[in-house]
Amino acid sequence: MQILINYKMTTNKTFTMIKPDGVANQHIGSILNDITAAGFKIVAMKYTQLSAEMAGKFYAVHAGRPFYNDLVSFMSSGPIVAAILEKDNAVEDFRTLIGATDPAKADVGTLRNKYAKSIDANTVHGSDSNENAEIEGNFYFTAFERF
Ligand code: IDP
Ligand code: MG
Repeated sequence: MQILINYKMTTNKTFTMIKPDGVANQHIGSILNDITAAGFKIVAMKYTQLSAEMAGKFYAVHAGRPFYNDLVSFMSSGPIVAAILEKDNAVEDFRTLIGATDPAKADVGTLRNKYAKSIDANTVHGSDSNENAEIEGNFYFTAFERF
């Protein structure tokens, strides 16, 4: 008898936003190209704009941090692209692809290194855990909007 164990502490989905600076600076096409070239499949996507109230809810975990109010006003300042991405080890691999929170510290070739100008306008969001990927995907998309 053969027993095959596929033991992977991973999930295959993460959630991303192209933030208002990425959209305003005309980087949507380049960023989506980089994301798909890195092996991620887009399984849900929408072009939308957050109200301040919704941005506050999305980033509720940061309420009370000194940058919270600026973050909420920036994230509601213009349109964004929200998407669910699929790939083996999606959360960790996507965090590697986007680079450090501060673009000045992001590795060369990462999305924040290539497209972002500052820590508060850092162009791309990526979920930091499988649990948050699920919560954040559900924040934007219904079951009928995923493929
Ligand atoms: P992450 O986006 O790399 O996961 P978080 O610590 O979760 O970073 O912070 C969420 C967002 O809040 C960041 O992407 C950035 O836009 C903003 N932010 C984080 N730290 C600072 C800061 O020290 N100054 C200004 N904005 C910040
Ligand atoms: Mg984060």
